[in-house]
Amino acid sequence: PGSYDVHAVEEKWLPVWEKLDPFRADDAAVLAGERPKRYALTMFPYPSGDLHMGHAEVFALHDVISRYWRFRGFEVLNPMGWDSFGLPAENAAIRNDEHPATYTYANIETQLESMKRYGLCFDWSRRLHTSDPEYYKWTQWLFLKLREQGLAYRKNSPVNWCPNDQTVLANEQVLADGTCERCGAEVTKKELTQWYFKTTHYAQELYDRLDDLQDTWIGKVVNSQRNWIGRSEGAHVVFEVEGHGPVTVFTTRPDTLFGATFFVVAADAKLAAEICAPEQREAFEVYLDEVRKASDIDRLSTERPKTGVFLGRYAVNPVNGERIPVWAADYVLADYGTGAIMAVPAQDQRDWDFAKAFDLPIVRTVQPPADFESSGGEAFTGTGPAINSANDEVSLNGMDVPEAKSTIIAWLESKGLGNGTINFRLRDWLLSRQRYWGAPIPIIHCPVDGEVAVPEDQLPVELPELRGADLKPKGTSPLGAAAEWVDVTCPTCGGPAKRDTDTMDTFVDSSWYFFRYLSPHDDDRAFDPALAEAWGPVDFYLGGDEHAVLHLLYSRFFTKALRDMGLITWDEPFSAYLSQGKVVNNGRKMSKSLGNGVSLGDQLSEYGVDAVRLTLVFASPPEDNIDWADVSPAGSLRFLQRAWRLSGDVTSEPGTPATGGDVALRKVTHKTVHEAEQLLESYRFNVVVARVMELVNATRKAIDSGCGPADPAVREAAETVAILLSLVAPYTAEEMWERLGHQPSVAQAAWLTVDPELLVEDSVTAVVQIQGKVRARLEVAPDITAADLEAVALADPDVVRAIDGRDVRRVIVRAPKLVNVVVGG
Ligand code: ANZ
Repeated sequence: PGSYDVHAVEEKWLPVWEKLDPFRADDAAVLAGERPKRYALTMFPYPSGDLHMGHAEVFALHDVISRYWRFRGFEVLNPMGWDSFGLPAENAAIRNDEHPATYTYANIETQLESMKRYGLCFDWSRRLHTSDPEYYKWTQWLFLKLREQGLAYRKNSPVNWCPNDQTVLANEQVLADGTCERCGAEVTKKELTQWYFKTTHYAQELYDRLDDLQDTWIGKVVNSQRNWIGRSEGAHVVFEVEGHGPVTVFTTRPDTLFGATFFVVAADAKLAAEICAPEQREAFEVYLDEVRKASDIDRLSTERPKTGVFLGRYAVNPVNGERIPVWAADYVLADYGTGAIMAVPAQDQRDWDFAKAFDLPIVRTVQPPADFESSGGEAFTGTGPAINSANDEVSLNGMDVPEAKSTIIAWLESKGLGNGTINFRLRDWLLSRQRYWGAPIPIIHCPVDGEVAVPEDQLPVELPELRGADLKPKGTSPLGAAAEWVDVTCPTCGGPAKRDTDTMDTFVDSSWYFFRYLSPHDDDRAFDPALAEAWGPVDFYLGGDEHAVLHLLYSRFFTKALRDMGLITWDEPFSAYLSQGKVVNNGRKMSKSLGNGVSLGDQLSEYGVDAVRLTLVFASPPEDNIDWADVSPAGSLRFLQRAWRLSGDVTSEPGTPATGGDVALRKVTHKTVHEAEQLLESYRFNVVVARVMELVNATRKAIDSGCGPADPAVREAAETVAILLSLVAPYTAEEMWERLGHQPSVAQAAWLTVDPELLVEDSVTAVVQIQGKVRARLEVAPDITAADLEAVALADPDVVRAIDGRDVRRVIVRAPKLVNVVVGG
């Protein structure tokens, strides 16, 4: 009788669940307001290979909250699908010499089987794949809608280019020394015309609304979003460049304007070429060639020796009329701020280094502390009173930094020479990819009409099959090879035209998938606005740290754009966000090279689904890493067997009321549920497991040496164990539920209503101190009043003896735990 066969129960319950389908979300109930809703979302996987330990962890955690909400009477939407376009699938397909579609869809089936076996409560009727024409038709539609709103546009811009691999590289693929991650060739910049989404349109709102997410999003993610958007307060200041005209700079330190002794333009900005005087042209061109080879990381480094070239022109400092030389350099970036800076060497280290390298003047405008100069002479980036900062109309001298800033901004504004402004680091989102496995960009290029949107009734623009074609990256899209697909007639003039051959970044697909889950098979629209109103926004989102910046930001951008199109009324997609820790082994990330990988499949066949799930949930708080070397799936399995044995020992009939049962055990049961509710709301799932373990122990004790197996409190406790355990170990719980005489599924059982009277503790220990020394411990009612506690304490014989007739000067009472008596004499 001692144990059950973990694999047999998996075989037994899977078909039953499939038939009962208890987790299908009911749109009608939510639309009619019959039940409150909860939308639980977890990141959908890339279909590269089978599920691994990381998936096992995140899905196990996510299942806890989804199942819990259902028990608490919410209509829960908990969908799953596949992020099936994109590089992971494409690269794997190239490696295995297969078409990406073959590879992708085979993996999806494998992963689906694994997810089902893993006992997850997804609503499979909403399954979607972003690489299905049924899905990407709407990705393309959204692209066109964004373009109509002016939020998608094409521009020419420099991209990282590997001349050897003939391909564009992402910033992350360029090594710190400016070489290609794959082949070691020196990476250069190349001008390409590419598609962008105008994420910067929402920079301010994306930044500001983070304040509202502060309490419900895991803190580190809010911070990374803030840093990525990168808000800087400062000013735009206009400098007249002689022989050229006015040029605006962005500065965060307008208070240092009197110390601007030279002017620098990003060498690779158009502006530099425009400003350059004829006699410096040749030197400039030579320098520009060098600059194109450097990565942005290098360019901004303070370590790197400064390089640059004089452009043969002077700018006029608007506060003091000084003529300052204009240089081109690579430490100023073309696409940040205005691509031009006023250089203040005394207060900025990079400007200082540049001034030293080219022997340019340095004027301090912030007074450093007395001992500063002696420490070697460098930029003083600290704060202090302004010095050397006055003209006939305005003086900043003596002011601290904030006051000096606001004073000079006011003066600049009054003169029309500048204004206070906010600058964001956020760049527009480059979404063009010269790769095959993605959603084609639904644009036609016509020699007469230019860029023409593919008419809505011709969507989707289906990806040509290109079987047998070479899909390796070549710098231009492989779609260009599909001549029959590329050559079309212009929808506007009917003349010959060509399709855009780029595909969309896979992040576009995943920026709106949580909308498509609402009506995944709707042929008439991307999603049903009424359902978006009813189900949205997502109440809980769980996913990996690696998506904490871009994916979340892009989803937020799409949501705001959809709001502005009038398709939804809410504007933040994810009300709560949590990122789970990683599963590591022996303190290290699991990897092939370290040989420390743990196979999920092996663990499942050795210990069964429930033990693996329980181990992952019990190991740590969700956001912490789990070291597989420190956990014991065998121990988890032993616990599950122990819990399961309870269900066989209960002898009372199902439906026996628990009232009148053993009060001590009932108190443990009700307290466990009460605590579990609070713990679940705050995602302390590991502690919930610990509480269930305690309840199992208490129940076992009651059966063996307490009230005995026939007591109705034992049934109540065992049923509660089954229900709580079903959040983590659904097979064991289902098995228990059946043995307790119930029909499946335990997922449909009623959550225990906590009886507040059973939460009241019988007594607590109050400590009585006299002159700070403990003199007595009293058992008192937990709700005893201060006056009663004082009376009881002063009447206690030990206390009376210790006071020994002295005067009671003061009695401090902290009911129900402490009485402090101060005596005199
Ligand atoms: C003068 C100054 C004096 C500056 C000083 C700083 C300190 P954040 O905070 O990151 O926004 N800057 C502006 N545009 C730039 C560009 N395209 N490439 C490189 N640097 C650029 O940085 C804004 C500051 O970085 C600006 O303020 C500017 O230098 C520089 F004591 O102006 B500052």
